[in-house]
Amino acid sequence: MQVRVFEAPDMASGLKQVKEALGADALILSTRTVRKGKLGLLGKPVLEITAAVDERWPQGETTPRPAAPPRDNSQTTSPAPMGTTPRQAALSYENLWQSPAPERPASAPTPAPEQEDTRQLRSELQELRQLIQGLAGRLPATARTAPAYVEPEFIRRQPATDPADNRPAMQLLLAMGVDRKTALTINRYAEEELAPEQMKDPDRLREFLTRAIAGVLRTTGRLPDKGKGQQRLALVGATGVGKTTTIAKLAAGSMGRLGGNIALITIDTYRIAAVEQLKVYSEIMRLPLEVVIRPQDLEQALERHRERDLILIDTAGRSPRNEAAMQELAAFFPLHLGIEPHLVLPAPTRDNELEDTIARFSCLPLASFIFTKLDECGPLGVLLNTQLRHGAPISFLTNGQRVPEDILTAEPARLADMILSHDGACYHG
Ligand SMILES: Nc1nc2c(ncn2[C@@H]2O[C@H](COP(=O)(O)OP(=O)(O)O)[C@@H](O)[C@H]2O)c(=O)[nH]1
Ligand SMILES: [Mg+2]
Repeated sequence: MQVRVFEAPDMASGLKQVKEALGADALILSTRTVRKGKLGLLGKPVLEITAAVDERWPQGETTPRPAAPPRDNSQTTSPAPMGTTPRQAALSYENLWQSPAPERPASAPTPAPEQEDTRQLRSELQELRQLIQGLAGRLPATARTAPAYVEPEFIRRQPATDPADNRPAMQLLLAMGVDRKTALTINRYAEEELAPEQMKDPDRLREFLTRAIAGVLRTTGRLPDKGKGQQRLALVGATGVGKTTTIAKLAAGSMGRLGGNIALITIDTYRIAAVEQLKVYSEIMRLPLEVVIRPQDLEQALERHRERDLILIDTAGRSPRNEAAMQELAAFFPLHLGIEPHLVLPAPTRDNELEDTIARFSCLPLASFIFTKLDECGPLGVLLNTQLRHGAPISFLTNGQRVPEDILTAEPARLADMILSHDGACYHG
């Protein structure tokens, strides 16, 4: 393993140096601000990044290591003055936000993957700009308490065996993606409770089904109130499902209520880009971010933030098919640490894939399901199906890429209404 220390005036140019020198698979071991110069405490603040790379780590297709040797200004012993080269200047946050593309020297064409990196960084920064705009006018969110769950009588009954599929309730439920067994049960309940003419009245039927579905859904979108004891949430799930974005939304949504008394921890150290993404969010919200590599270091990191009301823990995307990776992940959540793992599931996922993912992540003590990408999903019966099959409550729903706006706290009546209205996107904003 190669470990090196980089110095930079800010996180963006520091991470750029790390990427250029060690490649995009480099791991950030620590970051800290030190003061340089003869003035001691009054010296110029400099960001010091310790990063490592190991040739044995698997290489991502989109993040090849650079063929060129490291640049001079990334040497451990004598870092060059920072922010002075045209290349560094072109890669400042401001320039990335404003200019269409950073200039590249004609004599040293950059390979395509690096352009892709820059494009990705720019698109992330676009999202961050929206985050800042969103934060400006954000009001404190209201904590919601989940009502005690009492399983309704009709769920305990045997489903009907031979109802006609052309019954109005059946048709509506199946069209909304509610699975057949559940639809049969709800249909039977509706036929028992409603008069035939009420069954034919679409508004009456819909209102009845909304109440029936709301009655069986369990939700728990509760985040802590200030000074009421610390809550530790970890978001787990496959790669790209929206864990990091949802952490940013949850943190931003709790900022007002908790007075910023939040800390972020990431154990997603597989890729530099993953740490970088959360680091940028943490900088914008001025929240501390801890990068934890080994399970045994997590307790100390939590201890350092024991006064915070909310700890949000981001994790690496794990393929649920990789047993070893799942065991590694589980090692971060010994029960005595009191961390609640919440499984992030994209709503537009095929039923069998969803079931497979849930089965494999069930080696963790899952506290809830968080459904993401509702804006890309058609019928939302999947929410009810998953809930009834697995029992874990639903806590949050996300319906877009905008941070912090596109997140909803799960509530039974709202969820039932969404399921029967067919379209997650209509709940935008
Ligand atoms: N359409 C849509 N995209 C989302 C949503 N949540 C996250 N994303 C996008 O999904 C991609 C992966 O998100 P990320 O948080 O990095 O996923 P992670 O790998 O699980 O941490 C990003 O482009 C996000 O903007 C959502 O609710 N709707
Ligand atoms: Mg992530």
